[in-house]
Amino acid sequence: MTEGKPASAHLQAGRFKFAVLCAQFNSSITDVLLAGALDALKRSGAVDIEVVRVPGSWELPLAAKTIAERKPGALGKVPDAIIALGAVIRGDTPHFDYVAGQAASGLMAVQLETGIPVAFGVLTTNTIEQAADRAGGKDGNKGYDAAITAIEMAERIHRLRQ
Ligand code: INI
Repeated sequence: MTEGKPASAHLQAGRFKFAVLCAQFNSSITDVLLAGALDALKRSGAVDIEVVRVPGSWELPLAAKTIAERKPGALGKVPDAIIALGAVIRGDTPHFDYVAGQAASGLMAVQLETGIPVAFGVLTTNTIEQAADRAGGKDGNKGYDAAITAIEMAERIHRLRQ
């Protein structure tokens, strides 16, 4: 799915709450992912959208878990789906593998432990050019795609719980 295209007609996101978590590291990329995700949500009718920024992709799982485990009476709401956005770009050290791997496994753990779907919109690329291709460039906008997945999973999980 490309940024700018309308979301699928069947997606009716208006009845669901969403949290979009966005890592600030590599913000020239993640800001575009965030814009794509918000575009997809709004085109699909979502109105209840919380945006949370965290320093880097490493911080995404804890933020997602904290939001997913909010208790009744908390100021913030428990969302029906979370969209996690980040850009991990390979450097000359093994840092990439730690950050990318732990972000992925941490976010998977959050959705399995809490039952709240977490869409994985974290780019893991060798170069900034490859990341830019996937953040509004020739390969679309993975933030947009992650948001569409989150809407689909919010609907699907809601139905499966009944
Ligand atoms: N965070 C990212 O989101 N992308 C990266 O490419 C990255 N690199 O390469 O270092 C990165 N590091 C920061 C990390 O996410 C944490 O914020 C930091 O380690 C402090 O906990």
